[in-house]
Amino acid sequence: MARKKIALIGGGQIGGILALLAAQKELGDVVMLDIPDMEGVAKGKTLDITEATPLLGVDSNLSGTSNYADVAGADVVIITAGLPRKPGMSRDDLLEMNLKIISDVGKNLKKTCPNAFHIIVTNPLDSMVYAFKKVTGFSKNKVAGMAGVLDTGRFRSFVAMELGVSVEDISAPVLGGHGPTMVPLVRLATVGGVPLTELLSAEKIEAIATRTRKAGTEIVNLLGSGSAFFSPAASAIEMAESYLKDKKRVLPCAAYLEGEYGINGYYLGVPAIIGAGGVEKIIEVKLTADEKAALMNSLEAVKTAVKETKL
Ligand code: A3D
Repeated sequence: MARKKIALIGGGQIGGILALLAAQKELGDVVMLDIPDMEGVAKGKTLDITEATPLLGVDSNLSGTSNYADVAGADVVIITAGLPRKPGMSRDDLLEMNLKIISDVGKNLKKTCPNAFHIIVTNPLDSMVYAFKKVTGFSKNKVAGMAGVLDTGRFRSFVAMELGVSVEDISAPVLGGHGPTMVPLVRLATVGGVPLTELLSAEKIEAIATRTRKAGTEIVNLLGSGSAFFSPAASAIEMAESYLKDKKRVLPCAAYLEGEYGINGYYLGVPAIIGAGGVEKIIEVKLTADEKAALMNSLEAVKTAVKETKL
C-alpha cells in the first residue's frame, strides 16, 4: 500500500509538532509548506525530524517547501498558516490578517489538493474554516475545523487533575464556537461511565468548565509570545488519523451545519463521526433549554465574526 501524503500548510509552532507526531505515528509522508521567506525553516524542521526517525524507529519521508506543486495530491491537509495571538488579544483580533492568508491558501489548495480532507486550525477558528470552505467550494464533508478536540482535551485534563484518575477514562463533550462562549456539556461528562455530576460538586465542575473556556488564554499569558502548540497539534492529528484509518471516531469539531441543531450555513463545534468520507455524520445531542440557549449565544459570536469576512 502506498504511503499516505500529509500536507502541513504553515511550518510554525504547531506545524513543527504536527510533523513530528505524523511521523511518529507513521501516518504517511509529510510535506511542510510555508511562505518563501520561511522555506528554510520548513526545510530545517523537517530535516531535523527526518534525522530523528531512525531513533524513533519510524519510516516517514519529510520535506519542506514553499511551492504548492510539492503538496499536490495530498490525502490530508492541515492548515495552521496565520498569526497566533499575543497576550491581550482575542482570537477575533486575528481575523483581518488571517482571512487574507486563508484565502490565499484556499486558492492554492483548490488547484492542488481538491480531494484531500482539510483540517483548519488557524484562528479565529469558526470564521476561518467558514472562509476556507467559501473560497475553495470544497464539500462540507472534506472541510472541518479543529477546536472541539482540543477544548474537550483541556476539560478532560482538568477533570483528571481534580480526581486523580486517568485522562483516558474521561469523556466530556464541548459544543459551540472556539472561544469564551464555548459550551462544555458537563451534564454528559463521564468518568469510566460514571456521571461527573456524581463525583464532583456543582461548584468544582463550574470552575473546571470556566478554566476550559479560558484555557487558551491561560497558555497565551504564560508563554508571553505565541499560543498553545503541543495540544492543538495532537488534536489535529487525532482528526487526521481517524480519517486516514477510517476509524469513525466521534470527535467534537467545527462542522458545517445544514439544519442540525436548528442551525443553517455556519461552522460550529458539534460531535461528528470522522472516517474515510471525512465528516461523515453529525451527532445531534438533545439539549436542555439552558444548553440550547448557551449554544445559540455561541452561534451569535460566530455569526459576528463570519459577517466580518464578507463572504
Ligand atoms: P506560528 O508559529 O506563527 O506559525 C504560523 C506559520 O504560518 C508561520 O510559520 C508563518 O510563516 C506561516 N504562514 C503565514 N502566512 C502563510 C501563508 N500564506 N502560507 C503558508 N504559511 C503561512 O503560529 P502557530 O503555529 O502557533 O499557530 C498557527 C495558527 O493556529 C494561529 O492562527 C493560531 O491562532 C491558531 N491556533 C488555533 C488553535 C485552535 O484550537 C483552533 C490553537 C492554537 C493556535
